[in-house]
Amino acid sequence: DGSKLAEIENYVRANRVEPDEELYGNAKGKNLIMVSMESTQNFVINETVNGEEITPFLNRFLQESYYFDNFYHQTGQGKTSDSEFTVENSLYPLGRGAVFFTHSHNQYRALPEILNEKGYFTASLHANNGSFWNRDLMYKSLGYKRFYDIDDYQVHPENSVNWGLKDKEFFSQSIAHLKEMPQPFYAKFITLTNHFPFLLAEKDRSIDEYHSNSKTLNRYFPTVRYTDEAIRQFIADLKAAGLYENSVIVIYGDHYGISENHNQALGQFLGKEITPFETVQLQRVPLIIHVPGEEGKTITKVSGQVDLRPTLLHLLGIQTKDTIEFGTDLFSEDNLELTVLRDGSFITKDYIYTLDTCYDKQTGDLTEKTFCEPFLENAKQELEYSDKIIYGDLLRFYGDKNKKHRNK
Ligand code: GP9
Ligand code: MN
Repeated sequence: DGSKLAEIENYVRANRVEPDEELYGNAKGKNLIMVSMESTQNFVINETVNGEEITPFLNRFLQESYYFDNFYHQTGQGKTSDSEFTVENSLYPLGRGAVFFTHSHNQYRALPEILNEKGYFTASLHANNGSFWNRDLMYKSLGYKRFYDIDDYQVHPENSVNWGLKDKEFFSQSIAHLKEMPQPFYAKFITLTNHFPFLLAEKDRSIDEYHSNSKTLNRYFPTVRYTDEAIRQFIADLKAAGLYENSVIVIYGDHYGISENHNQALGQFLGKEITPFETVQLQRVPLIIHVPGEEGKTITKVSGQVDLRPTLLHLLGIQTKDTIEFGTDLFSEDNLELTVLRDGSFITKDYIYTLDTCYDKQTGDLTEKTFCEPFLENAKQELEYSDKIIYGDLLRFYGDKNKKHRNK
């Protein structure tokens, strides 16, 4: 009920940090283009396979962008849909099931809805069936004005692989949709080719497979490269369409692609044993934020998908004081640097806690549990409060601002 919400509100308010003054509003009125990269983990960035760069485009692009190299996905069983949920609501996904399915009728205060009110056109683009992950219903609750799904694309066997339309086709067909959107817009693109089991025809491969006892890991690299090239072409098309200079471009990985079943092969690739500490480190996904007119910078601050919404809203000059959020602005000096994963593991500036064990973040060495203990309660609290909001549909009690949406 309402009183539970008051407690959560106090907690959120106590943890709020002031936005960075320099950056606040720097991208005011600009379009927001988001690219969710399927199964792309951070370990492929600035890395080679068989002597070839895996992501040559992203490696260049991040040098002219803000690049967060300590950014963790926070998804659970809802995979891509969980990442969408967390990024756009600054809430955690659920510990069991997919919130897109179980709570699509809740009252939310999601990024699309907030941007609609600021005069943005909002759309998600993904060349899959609209009902996959219950997106068609959930997107209504999140406030999307338009969902370009499979029916908005020409999809046939020749331009498809594995789960559907190949990323290069997806982006090139999407440009037409983008051009017809009123500006400013928020457009989210969800890629697909780099999806398990990472299938790709020989002619579409620019680099060779890796060699190990895991065929899955071996195939992963050519499909990651394929998506890298698709994004390169997309950025070039944005420039040609005159959309590059007035858009903030955000590129992030949705969740891991290589599961723990492939630890031996992945350990061979990385040249180290995959301990529980490394398993947590492997949950890092790339986050690249390109702001027109600003120079590149690598930020090693510990961060997670839950932080994206306040970060982007502040860049766009939209304050978040009247929203419930568990993330903090990544550009803020006072950022907390506590990132909680959905399984209860957490990462701080100096420590990683997982499977009831505390590790030194820098060395990976086991360390005394007392170092992690000060954060334990906080980490648990975050997940519990977020769960309460979802299970109790508590945002319907939140503030007068939301009331008008309840009757939509
Ligand atoms: C499906 C795509 C992939 O539409 O988002 O889903 P995943 O299996 O990664 O959750
Ligand atoms: Mn996914």
